[in-house]
Amino acid sequence: MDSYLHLGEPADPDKYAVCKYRVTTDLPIEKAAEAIAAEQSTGTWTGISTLNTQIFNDLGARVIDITGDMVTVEFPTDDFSIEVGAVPQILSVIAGNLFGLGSLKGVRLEDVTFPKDILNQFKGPKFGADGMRKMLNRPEKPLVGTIVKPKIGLGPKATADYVYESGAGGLTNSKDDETLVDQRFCPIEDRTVAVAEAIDRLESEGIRMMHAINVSTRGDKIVELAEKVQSWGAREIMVDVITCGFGAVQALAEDPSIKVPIHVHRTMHGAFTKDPLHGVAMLPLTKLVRMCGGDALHIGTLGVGKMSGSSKEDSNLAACLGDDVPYKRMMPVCSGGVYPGIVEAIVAKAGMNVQIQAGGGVAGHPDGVRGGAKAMSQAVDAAFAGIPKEEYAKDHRELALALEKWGSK
Ligand code: CAP
Ligand code: MG
Repeated sequence: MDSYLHLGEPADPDKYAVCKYRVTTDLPIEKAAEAIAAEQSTGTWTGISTLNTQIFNDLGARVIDITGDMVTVEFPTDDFSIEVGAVPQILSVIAGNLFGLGSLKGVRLEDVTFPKDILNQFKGPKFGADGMRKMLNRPEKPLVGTIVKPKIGLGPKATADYVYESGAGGLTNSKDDETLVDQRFCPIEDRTVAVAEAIDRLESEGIRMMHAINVSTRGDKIVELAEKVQSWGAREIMVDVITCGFGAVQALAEDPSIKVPIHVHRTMHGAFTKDPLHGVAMLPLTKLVRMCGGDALHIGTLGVGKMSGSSKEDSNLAACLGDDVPYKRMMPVCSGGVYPGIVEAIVAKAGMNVQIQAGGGVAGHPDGVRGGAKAMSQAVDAAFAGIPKEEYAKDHRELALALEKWGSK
């Protein structure tokens, strides 16, 4: 039997899924790379009589490059399930047992590129960034939103009032927080109905806005819950992709009865994206969410907000918006510790095709939620017009108050 090493052979993106792994090991790196290729394709810990040359040649993974600690492995398309677009099985191949291999001190999946045969199994977003912009009648400026805060505790009416004030202050989007679904203090039906009334009222005043109701629940109930909230008036839904699973996003996106955009939150991702030497980077997750049909996805604040992050998030931005895959563009969402004073810095890094949202950075404004919404929307208007925020704040009181309270970057 041959080796799994095919160093120097060019990657064939039509026939293989190409993965990049950052590897930390005491072994010679070639041995570690072979261990990954073996474990994730045909391998086991010992030679076996049932592994013949044909299986090895047709289905064995191939290590095609080792540069420093970065190992590139390609997996034949036939290693994956046929025709169903199943992320669980894909993840078991590209991001499965390898994390537990005792011979590796650390291994991190940094990126994956899928062949057309796999990409074509998925449908991508139903609405995407452009569809959401159309619904909001906001063709060019960044979308600007809020997360209703406190995270938990407000009842349906207080939530709806918050949404109304946000829209009246100029925000295009609002959303439930990731831990709010259907608690006693805020039942989902009452919340959805109250928020829908607030949004209808805004619309009657000439303001377009959408609020994402969080439908994150058990797998066998999520589509049913989304259908219900839609019938109660929701114009957008939200799902926590890591806790619910990629299959939940896909089930919602591909169900013909769901006719509203899906905002995708990534709570818990830090458990495996944060360690630079072990786990899974955000980039492969972003690619998978777009494949599964997320319309908007959190990508961090490009190193500017409260969550840890770095310039690597640029690649997540490209994975949301790039035209190298056969899907609609997905709206990147910058969130986490955002306030008006950092909007300019976010726009400078992310450009205009982005949704910028602030929870505390709206609700904590000295003039309350409407004042916070005005300040955020003024900050976006200033960045869109290319006017420095300090200049713009001279005749925009809410922005001035926000800069005074929180400063800027
Ligand atoms: C933001 C947020 C979001 C984070 C998650 C929060 O609130 O609601 O869940 O954006 O991080 O609870 O932190 P604030 P990420 O605006 O008050 O910080 O987007 O990086 O996944
Ligand atoms: Mg949150």
